[in-house]
Amino acid sequence: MKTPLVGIVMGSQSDWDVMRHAARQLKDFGVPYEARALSAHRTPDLLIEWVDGLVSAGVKCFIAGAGGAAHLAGVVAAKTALPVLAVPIPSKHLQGLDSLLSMVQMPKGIPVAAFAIGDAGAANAGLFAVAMLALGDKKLAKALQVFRKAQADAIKAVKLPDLSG
Ligand code: RP5
Repeated sequence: MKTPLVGIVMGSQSDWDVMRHAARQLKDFGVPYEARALSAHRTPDLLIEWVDGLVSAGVKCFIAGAGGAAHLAGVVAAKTALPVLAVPIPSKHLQGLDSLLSMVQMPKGIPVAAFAIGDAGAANAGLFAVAMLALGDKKLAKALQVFRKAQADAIKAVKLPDLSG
């Protein structure tokens, strides 16, 4: 098992269906990660222990996903100056707008980078982590360029249907 470069944390097992999209991007690019369900309000001490452990192990950034009062990312950012990428999880009553606003409105001085609500945000957080790691890894930078080109090629190849009638 390789030393993780990214720590992925989520407030509940129910967040995995969204957060697996972050893990998928990292896995596809061969970036080792460790994923855990830990809660800022249910397991605060364990969360801090986990963050400290990964920081000591040499992790380069964290991705934190949570729904509702999404303080998880803020607590992680309170414990480390490493980049923290926050993914708002769609919530039951406010569809993740609450999660997004609480992440994006971090008080000045302890930033978290907030991504889109849901699957796209999780995937983009994974890709953003890859982009950060690629700054110091030429092989990863090349793989990211190949990935971007594939997306460009896909849109260039689109043939729109003719209007009938
Ligand atoms: C938050 O509350 C979690 O991040 C999750 O998005 C939400 C609901 O958690 P569960 O009730 O599904 O455990 O802490």
